[in-house]
Parts: sequence; structure tokens; C-alpha cells
Amino acid sequence: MTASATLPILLVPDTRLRAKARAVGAADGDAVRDLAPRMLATMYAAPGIGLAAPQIGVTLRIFVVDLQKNEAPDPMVLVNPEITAESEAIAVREEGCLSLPGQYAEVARPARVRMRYHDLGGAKREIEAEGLLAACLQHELDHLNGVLFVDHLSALKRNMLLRKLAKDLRLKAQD
Ligand code: GNR
Ligand code: NI
Repeated sequence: MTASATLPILLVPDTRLRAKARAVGAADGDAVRDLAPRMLATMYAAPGIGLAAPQIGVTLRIFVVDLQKNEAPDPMVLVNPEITAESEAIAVREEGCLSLPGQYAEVARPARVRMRYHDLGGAKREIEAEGLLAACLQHELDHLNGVLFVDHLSALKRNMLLRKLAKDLRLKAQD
């Protein structure tokens, strides 16, 4: 099997990042099996620890995650994910997003979540997460609902960050 080619990642303010993705159905099996390796290749190349289908212009409820903690790859593909429980405790951590390159901010979210999803084979799975994985799973689920990490910030911080992104991208387009 050949290595998957990477896909271009959509950047803010692309309106496709703001659409709500639709559930993967029985008829989407082939599309999802084709998509998953390409999403993983794109995430690893970026590099990032997660990538949601809307970031590559696909409006399906699927995302991939690999925290890449050690050398060994540990890819996860989550289809139709839902949060089934979340802690009252909140954790604040710095987040970035491949669709807002170079921009980082502290985001507050439930510290622990339980997520139900289907794997690539269609089997039902559940995962309980804390720490960076919990933040990443919530960040990716947000993408499926057209939500970006900047939406969790105050309007002041959000606008500062979006203006800085626009400026950075303008300068990058020049050189
Ligand atoms: O690479 C990424 N790092 C990250 C750090 C903290 C919280 C979430 C993330 S996800 C991000 C990749 C991305 O944009 N996924 O949608
Ligand atoms: Ni993101």
C-alpha cells in the first residue's frame, strides 16, 4: 500500500470551517475508509495532534487524533463522536489549531470527558480522557459543529487573535 498524499488544510476565515458536519451513514463506508488514511497523513505532516474532516473541506462527522507522545504512532479515528459525560472540573490549557496557524490561546474546558464513537470498522467504542487528550477530543468535536477554539475566548481576545492571523497570512502571502 502506498503512503497517502496529504490534503490542503482550510484556514480561517474559510466559511466551510463554520458548517455543521453531517453524521456518517451506512452509505459513507467507502468514503470514510478512503478519507481516514489521508487525514492521518495530513495530520502527521502538519504536524498536529488532531484533524477534523471539515478542516479538509469534508462535511462528515469524523476526526483523527494522535497525541504523538512517544515515537510509536497511536492513530485514532473517531466516527460520529458524542460526549456522554463531562466533569464539572474545568482545565485551562494552551490550544492551537491547524486552521489558525501560529495562533495560540488558553482555553477553558471540562477537564475530563467520556466520548462515544464508532471506529473505522463500525464498532461502537467509548473512551474516557483527561489532560491533553480531553482538550483535543473536545477541540475536534467542536470542528464538527463549526466551532473553533477562538469561540471559547472573550470577544476582545478572539478579535486580537483573528486580526493577528489575518496579518500573519497577509505577510506570508507576500514573501
Ligand atoms: O495540533 C493541535 N494541537 C492542539 C493543542 C491543544 C489543543 C488542541 C489541539 S488540536 C491541534 C490540531 C487541530 O487544529 N485540530 O483540529
Ligand atoms: Ni483545530
